[in-house]
Amino acid sequence: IIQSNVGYPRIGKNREWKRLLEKYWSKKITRVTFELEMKKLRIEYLKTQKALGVELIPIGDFSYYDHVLDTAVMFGLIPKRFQSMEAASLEQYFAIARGTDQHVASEMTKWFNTNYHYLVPELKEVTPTLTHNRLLTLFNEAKYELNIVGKPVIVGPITLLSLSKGYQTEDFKEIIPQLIPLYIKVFKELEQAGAEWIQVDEPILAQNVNQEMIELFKEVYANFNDALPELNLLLQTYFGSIDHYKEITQLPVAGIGLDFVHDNGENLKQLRTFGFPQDKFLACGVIDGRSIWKSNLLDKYEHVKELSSHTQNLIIQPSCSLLHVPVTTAGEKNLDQEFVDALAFANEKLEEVALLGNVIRNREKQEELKKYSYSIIEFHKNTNRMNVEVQRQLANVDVLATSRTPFEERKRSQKEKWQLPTLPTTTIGSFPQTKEVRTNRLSYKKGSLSAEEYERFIEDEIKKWVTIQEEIGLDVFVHGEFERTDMVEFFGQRLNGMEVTINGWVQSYGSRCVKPPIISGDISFAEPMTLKETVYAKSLTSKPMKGMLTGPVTILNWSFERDDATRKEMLNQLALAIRVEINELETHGIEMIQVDEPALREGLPLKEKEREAYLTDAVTAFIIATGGVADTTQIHTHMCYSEFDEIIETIDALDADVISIEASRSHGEIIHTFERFDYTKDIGLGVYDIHSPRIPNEQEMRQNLERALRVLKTNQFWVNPDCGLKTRSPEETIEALKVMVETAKKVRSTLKAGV
Ligand code: THG
Ligand code: ZN
Repeated sequence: IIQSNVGYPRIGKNREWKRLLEKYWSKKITRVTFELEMKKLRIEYLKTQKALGVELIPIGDFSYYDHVLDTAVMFGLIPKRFQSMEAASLEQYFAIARGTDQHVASEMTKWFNTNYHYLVPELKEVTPTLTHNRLLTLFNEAKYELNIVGKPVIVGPITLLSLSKGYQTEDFKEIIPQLIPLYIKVFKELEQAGAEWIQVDEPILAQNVNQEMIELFKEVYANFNDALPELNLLLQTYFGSIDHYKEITQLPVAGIGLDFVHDNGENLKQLRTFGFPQDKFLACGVIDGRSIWKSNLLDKYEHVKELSSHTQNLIIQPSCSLLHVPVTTAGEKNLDQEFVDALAFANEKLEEVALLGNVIRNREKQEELKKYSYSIIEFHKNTNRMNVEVQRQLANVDVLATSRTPFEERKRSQKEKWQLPTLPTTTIGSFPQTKEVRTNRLSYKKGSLSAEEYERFIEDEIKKWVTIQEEIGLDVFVHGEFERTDMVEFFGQRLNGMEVTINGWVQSYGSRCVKPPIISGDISFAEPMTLKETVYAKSLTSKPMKGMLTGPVTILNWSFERDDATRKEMLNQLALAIRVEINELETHGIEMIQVDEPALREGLPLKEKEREAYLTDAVTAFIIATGGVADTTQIHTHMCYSEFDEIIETIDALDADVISIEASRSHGEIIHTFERFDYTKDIGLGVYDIHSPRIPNEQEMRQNLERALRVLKTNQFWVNPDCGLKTRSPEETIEALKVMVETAKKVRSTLKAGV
């Protein structure tokens, strides 16, 4: 038995890594300092893992930005626009990741079903070359500095190509022969340097892969084996079960890594049916690499025992890289001890691997497993986490999941009530979070600003922006969300059954991190969450004021889930709590309410057969949350993703009166969806891109607007930016919104003239 790790978090216990990057980018430290300090972190992480008992320590999982970009750059897959820069230099690397004044960055997108984002390699007009053997450098570093024979980790060729753009699956055959010799060269150099194991990550195998792809796997891995018969390649999969179990486990590699946690039990089932080749190692991902809960190691022990009856060659490890969990629970001083005792972040997960391994090898008594698991077993039994009333409501939730009055009828009532002009103008919800807003929040958190002073400041900010909205002439106002940072964290702090950590950060993309709340028990409404600010804002104007909430699907997708409740239960509990908040708002005169679901599309399961249930549950939860309002109350929603074609039926089924969609960057494609699908409810397709500081002119906005009006009716269309404005400056925001409102007015008057 070998104790192993699949990957370690980069960000550091106190986000040291993030700070270093940002200091380097803002030129506060030199490149030499940057590289030296980064090396210190890298070494520290290796030492930590060694001290925790990891025997196969991953090398090269550490990155300055993203491991997919590292791999792409190593193999010279550099977008044409950056090819004139020095190959594989830091400048070029960060230019691809972040863009320059002249050139846009590579696109980023979600890493499978995690909340981590990778940079999409671009294969158009590139010739693969080995720019530098990055893994060799890092392998030697560990070997010479720490006497560690590490396990280099690399994104496998088929996953790398599958995640790239500019190539279709059919074209793989062309680029594969160019790429494979480069992989072989990297492997060979590592072997010569003393590497015993190399982990080749092919998580693409956890998606639905066709037979053609499997044939490609056979060909590629046979190539590797022919060139390097002595080297131990570990073909690592994670995030799901593998579909072609027999063929995959027969590939000519020394080890197969399987996820035994996030596989719906499928991998174990297949192993029971088909067995496991005796000549290979099975790297069993039994410790959940994505949850933040301690394992019940008694269960894990039984699991590994069963696996060991199929093969003696076992590697014990987390189910995937620990990139997706925070570093350690050690700093969590604000939470109840019983709760903290039930948590395991990256370091604690590695302790679990070691303990399990030691017991199996009889180095420690089985008794230790029981001792260790005591706190999580007790936590599961703790009835303080349960809410009988919520469970009762959940049992009868179907009565709440019923539709509102048909839209056409609601629309008539709403038209009469709201008296909005054609093409009404509004914004998505947030206004600039200026330095002042952030400094005040920090002072409040640290105690140098009193609660009253902070509230006064927030009120002043709201007042300022209500006046600005009056001056610009918008039709529907928002309060600006100055009291919130991360919206999911905001609701997590205010709902029963959710906890917020001090230091539970995980990398989202580049240096950007999020601190997902932890769902700790039954979720319920505690007290109004958004009422005070919204009602205050409304008191300042006669214009409609939209309330701003986050929907159940997004809160769930951006939180750490419970391990003792189903997704559906958690979703519906969130929905019930939001339903109460909506009711509070409505009772207090807030009768336009936006319930955002930006994460709905991105949470789609990897496997086709799980998608329908996911979408059905999402729709049900949204309707439970929003379905209890009067006909005249207008429910809005917002989504931040442009690939809507495949979920347009779901969007329609949400039955929101108005939806705004981030669309300015891909108008063409979205319009296509509405040519095909007869969407009849109100809709705003963002008329300008808020992600760029450039202020678009009237003509561009008008073009976007008129293009949309070719497929959507005038009386269903809203005019708005494509997303929230919290990252823009006040000047940019005001200027752009003025242009937007002017454009709407002009188009309105030409429409009138045309009638
Ligand atoms: N909230 C949560 N998860 C998310 C998003 C979110 N996942 C997907 C998407 N949005 C990711 N986008 C971002 C955008 C900005 C930042 C992080 C993720 C960001 N983070 C600050 C940083 O790292 O500097 C956090 C600083 C702080 O709050 O102290 O800017 O919106 N849960
Ligand atoms: Zn958005």
